[in-house]
Amino acid sequence: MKDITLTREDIVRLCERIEGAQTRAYAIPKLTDEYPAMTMDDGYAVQTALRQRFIAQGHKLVGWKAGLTSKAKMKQMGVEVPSIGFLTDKMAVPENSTISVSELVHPRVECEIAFVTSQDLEGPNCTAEQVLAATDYVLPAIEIIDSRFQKFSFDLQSVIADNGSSARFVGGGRPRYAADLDLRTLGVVMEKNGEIVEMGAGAAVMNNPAEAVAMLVNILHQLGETLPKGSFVMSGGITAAIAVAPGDYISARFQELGSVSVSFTA
Ligand code: OOG
Ligand code: MG
Repeated sequence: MKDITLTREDIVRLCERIEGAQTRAYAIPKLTDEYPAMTMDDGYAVQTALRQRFIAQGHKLVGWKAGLTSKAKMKQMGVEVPSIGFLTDKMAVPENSTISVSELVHPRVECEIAFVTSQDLEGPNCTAEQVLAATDYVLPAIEIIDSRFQKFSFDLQSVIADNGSSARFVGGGRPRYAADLDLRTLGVVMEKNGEIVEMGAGAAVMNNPAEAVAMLVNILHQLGETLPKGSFVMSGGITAAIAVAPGDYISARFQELGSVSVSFTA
């Protein structure tokens, strides 16, 4: 990371601000309101400080997520560059469980294809072919995102610092070998309370979700990190994200991969 404008003190301050908003579920102004010169690298410096802080508190890193990898997501959020965030064991929730929205600010759900790797992957020139060769299996997932920024409104620098709005994730369905599937034509239908609210196919994510994972590995290289085997990686929302409220039941049905569901309560 080269383009750092924040001092070490600023990075720690912003990391603590994000941590407070994440763990106590309140909205804050986007970071660029106070630091207009902030760069993407500054955002990753804050995200890295947050990851190290959570790990020091005993959270376990289980994988990574790509974000803003589909046109639908980019259009919804007004941000045109993909980004990555980290995933820990504390964010994982079992399939079919109920999530309390009181632990979150303004949650939204996304349907994504997740990868589990069986070999280490490393940038800076990782390709989709290498990702597929290093993939143990793919499975369907729902990500619950929750921007800590007021009105779910942000820019790239701020959302990277906020760990790509990561909050919770649910994997499930029927894991399959990626080699047996065409991830581009794999369809998904998202239902909220039994009504279809979004639908799409894997190709919405960078023409192939494996491309998003390769992009993620290459960003990891810029952070001085690699993707160890056994990682759980989410490739990014295929459709726009859907807001959820207490009482909502979300189900994502994936062609070939079965379905994943999650409920919300107060
Ligand atoms: C940023 C996170 C995006 C995805 O799948 O595109 C993301 C946001 O929209 O808040 O997780
Ligand atoms: Mg996502």
